[in-house]
Amino acid sequence: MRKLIALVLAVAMMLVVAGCGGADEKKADGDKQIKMGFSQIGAESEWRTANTESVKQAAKDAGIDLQFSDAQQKQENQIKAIRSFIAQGVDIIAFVPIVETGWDTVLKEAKDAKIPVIIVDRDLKVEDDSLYVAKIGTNMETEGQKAFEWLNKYVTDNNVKPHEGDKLNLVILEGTVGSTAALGRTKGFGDGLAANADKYNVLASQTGEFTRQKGQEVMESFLKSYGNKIDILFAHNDDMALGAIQAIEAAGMKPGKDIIILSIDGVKGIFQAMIEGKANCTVECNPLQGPLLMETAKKVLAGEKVDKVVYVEEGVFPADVAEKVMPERKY
Ligand code: GZL
Repeated sequence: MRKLIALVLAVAMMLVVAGCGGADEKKADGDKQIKMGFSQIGAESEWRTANTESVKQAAKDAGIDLQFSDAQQKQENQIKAIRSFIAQGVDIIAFVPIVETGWDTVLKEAKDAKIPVIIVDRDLKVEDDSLYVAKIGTNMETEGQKAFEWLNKYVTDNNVKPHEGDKLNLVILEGTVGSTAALGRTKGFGDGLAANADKYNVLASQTGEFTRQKGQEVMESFLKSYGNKIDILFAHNDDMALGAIQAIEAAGMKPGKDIIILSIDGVKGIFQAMIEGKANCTVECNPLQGPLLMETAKKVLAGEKVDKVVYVEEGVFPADVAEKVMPERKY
């Protein structure tokens, strides 16, 4: 008898579980719940963490069933995740392309499966831009331009003189090799440098992989090679700048004073460093893209027309506003 009861219970359990996972899960209002596959690149920076939290919270608020995958910084893991979303028959796919190229084949598979794709945050290059329905993110080249414009005005207004020689010497910490964040920022900042070659000299430019740890290591090597010759650090993100600040202090120099510290993202950590006088400016790169992503996904699935490219709003925050603005910062 006991065996019979156990068997009946087991069968009942299987039926309940089977009912929960069905792709045609109904919402309270009777609509079919949207299932979104999202491939995130990893958790390399404070910015990335904020971006992930924004997507997850926005999915919850929108009643969207989010299948989230963390690629641990590997493109092949993103491609695997997108294939698994296709196999699951999700309604829509969204992902942050860790690098610019190598997406055509898997996006063709999504198109053949009639699953729309939204690109988030970073950009990509594909032969046929009908492989994605929309791009939501930030204009990385503009961020680089804004960074250079702030620097050029700052050194002029403050009559900043080089420690050595007749040009201001920079070192640059670049983002992930091949990412459009690194490519765009290099282009935007580099155009400003090229137009002012009489004023600036780049001593070294190397990837710090967008992480604090690597940023510290590479800055240590820059300091060993150039020491007091360095007047300016431009870092493609705040996390690398925060790592570099640790290296500069360990070398007995004053970040924000002996070396001008300029970076991009606008995370809380750099605001704190600016309040402590250890950094000079951050150019905002807004990670809070979740609500716009979910709104766009719903429009796409409802057959509504959406803009092909949407950039989120961003500002520039020099140290002298850091204390006032810090309480309003959302990431
Ligand atoms: C930019 C984003 C970059 C951030 C980094 O949109 O892709 O990646 O600047 C993050 O902090 O790692």
